[in-house]
Amino acid sequence: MADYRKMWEDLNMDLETHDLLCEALPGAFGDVYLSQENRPEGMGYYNFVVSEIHGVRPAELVEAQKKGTKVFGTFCVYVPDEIVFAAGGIATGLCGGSQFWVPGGEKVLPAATCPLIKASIGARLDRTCPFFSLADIFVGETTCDGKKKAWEILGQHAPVYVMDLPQQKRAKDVAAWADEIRAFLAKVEEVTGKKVTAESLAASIKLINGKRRALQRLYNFRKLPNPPISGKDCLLISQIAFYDDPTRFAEMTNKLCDELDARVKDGVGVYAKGAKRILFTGTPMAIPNWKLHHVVETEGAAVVGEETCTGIRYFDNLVDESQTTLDGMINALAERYMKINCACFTPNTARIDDIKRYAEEYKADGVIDINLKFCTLYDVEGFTVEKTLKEDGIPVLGLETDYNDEDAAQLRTRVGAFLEMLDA
Ligand code: BJ8
Repeated sequence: MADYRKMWEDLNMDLETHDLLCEALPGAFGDVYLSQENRPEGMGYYNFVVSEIHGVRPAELVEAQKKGTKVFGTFCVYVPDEIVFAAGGIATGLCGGSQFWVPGGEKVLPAATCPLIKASIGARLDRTCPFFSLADIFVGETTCDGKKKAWEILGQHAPVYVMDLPQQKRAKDVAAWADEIRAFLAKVEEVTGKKVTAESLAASIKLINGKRRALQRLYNFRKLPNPPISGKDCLLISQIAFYDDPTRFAEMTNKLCDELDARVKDGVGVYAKGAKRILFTGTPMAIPNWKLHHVVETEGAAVVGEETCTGIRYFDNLVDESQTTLDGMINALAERYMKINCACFTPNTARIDDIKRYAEEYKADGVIDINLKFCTLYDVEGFTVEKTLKEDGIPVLGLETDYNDEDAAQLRTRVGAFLEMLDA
């Protein structure tokens, strides 16, 4: 990695502790990613982004801030990035996926809190992540109780804005979410000092849809009988989508997809013939949480999709681009974002319909329902998810884990047994 110490110092980061994280990441990335055979050349871009994860993009953001641009750190896929970009700001996803940050979160949160929340708070309070240190404002949402209360703690250290997400999907809830987006727009204008216009919002809707289209194109390769790219690589690309520049990300992902087109033509795949195809469903896998994909793929199976917020939920629906007024666009945003099926909604039967549809589209042999420890929402919903899939004859395995590696051997045994069962 190039030398970013001066930038980290200026961001008031804890350099000594941060060095420990920087030392650990290349080894972990090498073991999980660089050990794969026959990767597409286009993965070089994403390898580079990870190798410079705390350097190159934060440096771009700091440069933009010097010119007056505001950076909005967001925690959930319901926060409409389009509004931020339309006001000349930059949105960057912030969910923490590393065990390294969990103890920092536990200093202020109960240990029985999901690791995603603990890591996110720990990254900020321990001053060991440049993204968390540089954000001008954090945008949270009212999805789960743990997050709602965590925003109050984060708010004692940095500016926080919380979007109130309805928890049902009636017409009045979609209208309430549109109102919430209007309030967010006013806040974003206040922070950036710039007005959102119909023109700027139309442009940013196209920008973010462009990122979604690139991801849709990428994921379509995973539906093929002989996928030309691994599930691990696709997970990495999805994770990077949260914080990379959206124009560059779409360009690089489309370029990779051109290479994948050629691979398909040449019959190049990355899995052994007959590899069992697994669809994940459940809680998000924020970077650098690659644990379960690594277990499944090193057990000889293929991860062909994720019904998660770091997978298909992130890009599945586009925002209607035909609206011409600001109001019409805000309603279109509300409709698109309310189609995401997080377990915080009740009822949330559309999520189960999605899982079944994806299992068919991605030709999954089995589904793994993954729950981050202490996520009550997904844990409780898992009962109905698993029961419904079984009734439909779709094999399903429920797994609960967190960010540390202590259960890796146990997970491997359970995944191995599931794959054997699929083989039988
Ligand atoms: S839309 S899944 S990104 S809330 S895993 S923090 S729910 S206790 S992350 Fe999520 Fe938005 Fe929903 Fe997606 Fe709480 Fe559960 Fe932790 Fe979660």
